[in-house]
Amino acid sequence: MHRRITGLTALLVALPLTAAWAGTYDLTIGKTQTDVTGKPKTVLTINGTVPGPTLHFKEGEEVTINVTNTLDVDTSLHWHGLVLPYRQDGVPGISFDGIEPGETFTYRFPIRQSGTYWFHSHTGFQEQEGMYGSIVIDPKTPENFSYDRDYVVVLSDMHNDSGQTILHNLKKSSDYYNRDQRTVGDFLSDIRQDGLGATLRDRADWGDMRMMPTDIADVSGYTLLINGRNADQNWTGLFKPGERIRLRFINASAMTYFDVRIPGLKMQVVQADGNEVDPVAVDAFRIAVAETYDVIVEPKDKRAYTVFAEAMSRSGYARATLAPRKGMEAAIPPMSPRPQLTMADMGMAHRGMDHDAMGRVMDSDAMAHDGQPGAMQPKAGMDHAAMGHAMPGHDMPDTDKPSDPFYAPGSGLTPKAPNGGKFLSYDDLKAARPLYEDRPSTREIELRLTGNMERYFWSINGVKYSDAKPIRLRYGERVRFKFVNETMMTHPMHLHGMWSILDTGKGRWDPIKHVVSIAPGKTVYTETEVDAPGEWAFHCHLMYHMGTGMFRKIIVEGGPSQQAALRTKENEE
Ligand SMILES: [Cu+2]
Repeated sequence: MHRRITGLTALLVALPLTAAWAGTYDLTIGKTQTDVTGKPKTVLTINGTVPGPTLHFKEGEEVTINVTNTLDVDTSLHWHGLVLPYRQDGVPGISFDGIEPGETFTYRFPIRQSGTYWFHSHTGFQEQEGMYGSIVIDPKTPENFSYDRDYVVVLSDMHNDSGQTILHNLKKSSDYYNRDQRTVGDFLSDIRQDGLGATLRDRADWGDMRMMPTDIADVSGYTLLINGRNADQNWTGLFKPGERIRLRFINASAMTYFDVRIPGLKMQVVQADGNEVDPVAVDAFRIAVAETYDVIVEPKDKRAYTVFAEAMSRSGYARATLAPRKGMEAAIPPMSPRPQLTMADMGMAHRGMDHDAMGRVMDSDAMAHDGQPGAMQPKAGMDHAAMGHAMPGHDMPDTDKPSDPFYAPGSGLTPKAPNGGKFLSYDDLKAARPLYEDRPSTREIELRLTGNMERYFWSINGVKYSDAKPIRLRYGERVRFKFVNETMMTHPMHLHGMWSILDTGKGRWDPIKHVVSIAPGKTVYTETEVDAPGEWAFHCHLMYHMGTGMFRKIIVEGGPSQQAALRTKENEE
């Protein structure tokens, strides 16, 4: 067995669970009215607000959280990214039964980590209705960086339609909310650029896949918020020029990826998903749904700066301000060009490839049998690199790995920072404090990310959650997950209870995450030290992908279950 490098065992033994170390928190789930979307709307609240409060924990303490449900429906709270006994994880149907109307449920667990995290309802569509808050955990040993003040920056999206209505509309027509569909104008400009033949071929290819080339987001119409405020309400954080400010970005959205920048300020990324990374200076970063990034900024001038967070689909933006005093504001920059998914993004260099071949390439039955003569044969003029690196369903030798499997060079989804600035890539992330020693994985599990657009459901290996068997892991093994994204959407995959070590080729220094975002057509590997007995959720964090079936239960068998059992008993008393 490997050993955790952190002194976790020592810590647990050394810490008496006395009152001095035990924090108690009371949270009440309720409702309120808001017009933040421009129309009156009832939202769900935690202690009366959206977002809910920031919970300040200390690494090493044992927390007790009393959650009282004043709604007339069941609810739950899940502690996103926290390593804890599985009965405390807050997922109805897996960790516990949920919290009934009128009930107060008590969570109790030790805090074994530090950094920025968040919490949210794991029941129905309640998260989109406002049920989320932030968690800040003070570290036991000082971090490798310093700052003078810090702010939590919660990004979120709110819709006038209820979750039920949105799902109903998507089931009726998967592009119901896709208002970015290509227009006749685009078509004409494509013809001017590429010629009629290429344009028609491209359109036929997309038609075969029953998706629009702008299927970057499947739900539009969200009002985008920072700390619960829309762009006009302009949440403002104050600073004194020369101070180092830590911004704890949390993407608590149901469906929205954000590209974040602060014109005029470099951002030093110091943590990803609560884990310290070697600092990377960037001008912009993309934050997937449910990820967190901590950045340090140092505004030197006595002026205001705009925190600009535009949706990846460019359907809108959230905006906040950093300023020396209230009421100051800076210009709002124009949005960047809308990313356009191309065939190259899907691992297909369609130029020079004939249409029949495309059709067969995209047919997943054909993909299952290798070596179909003709179908996979590169033709003259085809870009081998683009073809090779991410062909859905095909193993690629490691030597053929592109330098950045996360955002392929030249692809339409590759984010660009304005004015040629630096855009953060997963490749830039290097763990500053590895939690585990590097060792070979014990086995590989392939998870193809799949979907059915005609009936609007999302799945893993073609099977939706309601039809799927749990994935069984053995305590003590190190599993390598191979994610193959066969869809045209980016999926933020979230494993509960255990860390996902993202393979960026850095071995022991690979970044440690709780959400790993997988771009369309890409293959990404993560490894997990299976060190948490019990039953856990594993799913795409996009609400309507999770809700329609891109979800699995993971059962960790064996191992020292005493601790988990003990905690369960304690809580049932
Ligand atoms: Cu998804």
